[in-house]
Amino acid sequence: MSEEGYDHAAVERRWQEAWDDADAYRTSDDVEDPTYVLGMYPYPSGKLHMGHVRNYTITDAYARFRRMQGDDVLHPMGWDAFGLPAENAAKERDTNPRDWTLDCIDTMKGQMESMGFGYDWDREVTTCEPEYYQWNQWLFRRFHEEGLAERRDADVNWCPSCETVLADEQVEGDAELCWRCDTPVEQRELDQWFLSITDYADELVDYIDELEGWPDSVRQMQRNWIGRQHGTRLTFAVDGHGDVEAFTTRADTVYGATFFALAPDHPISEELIQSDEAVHEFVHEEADPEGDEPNGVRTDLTATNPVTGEELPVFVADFVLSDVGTGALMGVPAHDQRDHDFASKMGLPIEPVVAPEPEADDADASDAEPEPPDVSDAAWPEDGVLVNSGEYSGLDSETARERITADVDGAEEATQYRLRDWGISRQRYWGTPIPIIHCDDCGPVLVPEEDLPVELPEFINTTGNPLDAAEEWKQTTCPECGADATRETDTMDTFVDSSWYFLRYVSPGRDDVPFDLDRANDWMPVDQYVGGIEHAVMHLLYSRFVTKTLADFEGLAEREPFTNLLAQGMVQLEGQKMSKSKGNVVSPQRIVEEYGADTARLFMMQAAQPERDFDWSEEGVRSTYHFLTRLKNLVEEFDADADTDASSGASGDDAVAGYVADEIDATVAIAREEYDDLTFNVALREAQDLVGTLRQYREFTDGEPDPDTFQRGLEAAVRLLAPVTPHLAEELHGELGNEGLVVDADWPSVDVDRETAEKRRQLVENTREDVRQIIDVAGIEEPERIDVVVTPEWKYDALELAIESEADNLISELMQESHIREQGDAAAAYGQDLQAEREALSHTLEPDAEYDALQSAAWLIEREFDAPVRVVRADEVEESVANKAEPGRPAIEIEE
Ligand code: ANZ
Ligand code: ZN
Repeated sequence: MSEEGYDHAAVERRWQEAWDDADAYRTSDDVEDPTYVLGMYPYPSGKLHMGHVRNYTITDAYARFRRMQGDDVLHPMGWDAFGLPAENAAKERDTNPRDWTLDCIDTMKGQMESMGFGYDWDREVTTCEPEYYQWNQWLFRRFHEEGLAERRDADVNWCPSCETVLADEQVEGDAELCWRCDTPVEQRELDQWFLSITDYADELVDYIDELEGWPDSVRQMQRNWIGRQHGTRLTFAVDGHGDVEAFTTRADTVYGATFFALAPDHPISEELIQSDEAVHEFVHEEADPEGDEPNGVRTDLTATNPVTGEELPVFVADFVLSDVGTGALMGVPAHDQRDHDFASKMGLPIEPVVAPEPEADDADASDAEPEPPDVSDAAWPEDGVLVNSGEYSGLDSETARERITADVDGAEEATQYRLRDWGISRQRYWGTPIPIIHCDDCGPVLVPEEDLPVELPEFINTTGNPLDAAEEWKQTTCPECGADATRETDTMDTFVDSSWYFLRYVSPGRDDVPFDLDRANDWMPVDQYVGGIEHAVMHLLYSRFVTKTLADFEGLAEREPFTNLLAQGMVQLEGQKMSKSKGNVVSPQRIVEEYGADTARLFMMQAAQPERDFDWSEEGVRSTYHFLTRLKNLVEEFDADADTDASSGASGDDAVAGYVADEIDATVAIAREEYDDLTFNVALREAQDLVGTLRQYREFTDGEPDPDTFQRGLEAAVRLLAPVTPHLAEELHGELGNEGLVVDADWPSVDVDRETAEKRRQLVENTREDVRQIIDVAGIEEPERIDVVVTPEWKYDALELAIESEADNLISELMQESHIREQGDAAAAYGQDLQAEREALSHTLEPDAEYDALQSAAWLIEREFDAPVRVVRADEVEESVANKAEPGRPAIEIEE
């Protein structure tokens, strides 16, 4: 039992084996509705990093806590095993992605076991195995059958270095760099498969309001990504080209339109390219939709403003995007900054038509003409009052939009989204083959369900897509006409794999269906999902989308996959994100070797609230380790004492034992709520404070605390720590004489609620502080005796009445109570105090409960001031003294 530490390696090995032997984390298929706790499955990159460790400690601690509350728990783990890095790693190391990935999984699984994470490994899911990815193919077929998978010619982001298409979210920053290799991304046209997520755009936004268990930030990110905007489609007549529609969110600004603009690939632009040299040159040479400045070229055409009848010059401009709205817009430079930039460059007029609301405190505000904003340097983009807008002048923007949309011929309400369909084609090997066969006669044909899975061929090390080079694999016959045909060589975006893996855990062994529908309906949704904020948009959105389609087409009962979501913060070193490239990575493995998994877990969970970033500190790790060592010693010493003088009756100081008992209750009650809210740091501080209290208690009683109280305190501390330090908790659980495993044990029971417990604590704290103050202010050197006088009953009753009362005149209300009225001046004075602080009043303990709480804490005051302390009831002292006491604030009399 050295102060240095304990043999954590032996302890941890012992209990990991015991859990294994007991099959401790298996979730039986028969349980009705387990609490489903899930961490985002990792990409098997080779080693666990601290971010993983934090993520999975959070889920593990929560899963263990829920079990201790008596829940059945489902806590599975798996591998997001497809993806580009494996392919690159395989090339570098002259192996193949499969072997490399399986090796990584092996290592990481071992590390997870060494961390003591309690997973049901029977449910392990590995997405690169045909047993899993055949269901991605099945899913694709279902999408196709339902008309939700489409093949389209599309401009795609192309990384020339990775030789692959990238999704928008894989292109980073203004410089548009590949997320994997930082190479500038180019545009290419390719035939691509798209899943029609936009069909679900409305539901995906609308349901966000109901995701109350999600962080607001993530909900807002989802909304922004979908980017729904309500507006108007206005029709402009363009000479020689008929009616052209333009989408606007600001129909109220239509009088301020001074130009009309078309996207470079708008059908009219494409016609003009043939006939107009300047347009041809602009589109092919100059147009840069990603550029900082808007560019454009004037055409010979004009467009008629449908409201004013004015003829507007028509431009082809690169800031008009072909896939936003209708690919055409009315330019209102006074009220839109991009239009302002463009108009300034082209020398077009800038005419304000919306003005700020006149100040209400102007003398004759109602008649005041709104003053048009100064738009010479910048647009004024706010809503306001219309000016220079004919019959609409004087209306507020909102009303004007409604009127114009209703009045104008061809105008229509319209909704526009930022969300685009989900392009899932990747020109890469290490992913799920898209189950399509290309036939010269039949076109693209689905691979029949009975021919699934389409398995990946052996890896070929080439620069392009290895599937293109897999000649034998590629050649097949058309399922429809039997002619020679070739396989689709694109594979799926790995976000397809992760869009439904949480359903596979429910019935991982099923080879006839992707998931057991009945069980999924019982077990879903995931109750608590935990993962990194980097997945706040795409992964969550795709998972929500796929869940909704499965509800529509397969009878899944839930339309949302994740009830509660926690986005954990980062583990940093000296304020910087830990990363290989910065060379500031702390290896979890080293920490486990030096201090043990329990220390690593406890340090992380107590360092900060899970959502917050925090700094790794070796100092903090060491002190956590010493805490665990001290706890272990405390239990062992107690154990040894119990063995030597089994029934020596101890010192039997009831008051002190009572105080410790109160502290145990308070700690358990508070920690339960904090664990429930996943504020582990607060729960753990409580547990650590309790251990501190127990140590003090032992010291104060010269090593002879009341054995029952002390045993209960140690048991509580061990169980409160068990979700976070499961190995040591098992060890101590046994040493305290318990049978069975702590993972199966119950949360300690208490019969006090948190509120009462906290009031009790607060009372004791405030009283101690008051004594300190008085001794200080009065300059008392050696107090002879300290009296703590509990509030008289009538004051407590008056306070309760004051809190409940809605009467304006509180004092007269109080005086209606005879036992209060009897107090005369004292009652009037207290009534006035209550009246003055009415807003801030709060309930206190009843006088009897106050008496008990102070009685059991008296020893603390005695010890601090080295004087005897008497806790007395109000009716035991003179009235003048008693009346100084108030509920929650006892009177204090000190004798020198
Ligand atoms: C006139 C107008 C006046 C607009 C005004 C805005 C402010 P935001 O800007 O994000 O709210 N728009 C329409 N189609 C477009 C396209 N294909 N490419 C680029 N921009 C397009 O998005 C809505 C606005 O984007 C629309 O409302 C339109 O400009 C522009 F004071 O119309 B607005
Ligand atoms: Zn065919």
